[in-house]
Amino acid sequence: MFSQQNVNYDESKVPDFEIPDLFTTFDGKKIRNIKEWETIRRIELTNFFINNVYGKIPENLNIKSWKIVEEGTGEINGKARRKQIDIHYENNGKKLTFNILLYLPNNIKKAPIFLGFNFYGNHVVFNDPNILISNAWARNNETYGIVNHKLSEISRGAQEINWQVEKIIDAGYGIATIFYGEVDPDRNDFSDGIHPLSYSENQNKPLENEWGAISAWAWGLTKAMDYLEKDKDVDASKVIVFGHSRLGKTALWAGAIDKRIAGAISNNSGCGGAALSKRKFGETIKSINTSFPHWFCDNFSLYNDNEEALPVDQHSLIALLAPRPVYIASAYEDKWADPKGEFLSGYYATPIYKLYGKTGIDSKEMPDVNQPIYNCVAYHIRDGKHAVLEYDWEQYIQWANIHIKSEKNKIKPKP
Ligand code: GTR
Repeated sequence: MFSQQNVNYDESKVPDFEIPDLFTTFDGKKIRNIKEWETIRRIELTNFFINNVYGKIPENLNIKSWKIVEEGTGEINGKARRKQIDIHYENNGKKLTFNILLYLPNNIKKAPIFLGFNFYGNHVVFNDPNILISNAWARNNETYGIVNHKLSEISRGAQEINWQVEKIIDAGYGIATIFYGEVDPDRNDFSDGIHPLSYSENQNKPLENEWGAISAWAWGLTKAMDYLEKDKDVDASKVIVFGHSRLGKTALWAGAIDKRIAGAISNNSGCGGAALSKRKFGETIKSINTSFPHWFCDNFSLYNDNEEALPVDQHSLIALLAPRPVYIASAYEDKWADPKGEFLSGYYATPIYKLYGKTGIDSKEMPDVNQPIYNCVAYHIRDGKHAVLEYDWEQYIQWANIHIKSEKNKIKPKP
């Protein structure tokens, strides 16, 4: 792990920096309207993130087949139904399968849903004996009974508190989750997960501008969208991607590249997620690339100790989601993720939301703890640590009720 000795947690030591202007192209042209934003600036910013931050996702990996492998109808005291769907991919003579666990409220015909990865297998999110246990590689963890990188029965329901499945169902939403290790095991090894299915001859790792793990996981969310569009029980125009920490970075990136996604929630996503890199507060680009060399594309390390040279910052990533609702959440004690940097990304992305007539973060002053702002760009800082808690889900549901559920605010995806 990267040494945390020289980490800056002192606001007075945040360097002066210029925030890259969203309305000025890399070659100095001024953006005047939505059309220019969408056809010029949004494209160059997306390409920058693709080639220099997260890495390019191959376009040729499409669903080979899918199958509902398990179903139940009278779940959670008859309030919900459950499906477990295997999605199969095949390329280069290699195969990959990931499983989507889906709970849907029984009282809604086509439900809006939250879609997100979990860290320890689908069976941790809810104490339901029918949830299948994945065979994919998992990080060893004593508390969760993960030995020799195998998930086990011990952790069934262990993260119920972090997932709030019943609360979500009661609020009229479905929830879909995937074990992130099935799409790409979280280790610095590009011989496993989805990457090898895309290699050209003699290739055994991605090129400098090709996908790291975050892009691979984001690919998984976009592929889950491919399935959800086929599922008649789901309102695929109201899928909100969700993720905590590294998976919060993933949710934002997936939302940026796939306009079918109706909204995105990043919970404590920090460096490479919502937090501004140029503040160099808490985790920095160098520390994240050192600790997790497989998350971003290799080109991102050009900005190690060199944040000044970045022609973008993470507010540009938030702006790529516009005009779709985005929720950025921080935790007070989670200084490593730089709560203020997460907040300011929302603030600096707001002018693009305003261009579309949407609401965002209007003041540079952070709100107090537990005082959520439910705008189209939403934000809260909760008291406590780096985690997803019941409080967080309560806010996400309230906000989704305003911006996703109601017909009036429905955002139609562009082709
Ligand atoms: C940390 C990492 C963060 C964050 C977190 C997580 O160790 O430095 O960027 O992503 O892991 O995903 O839990």
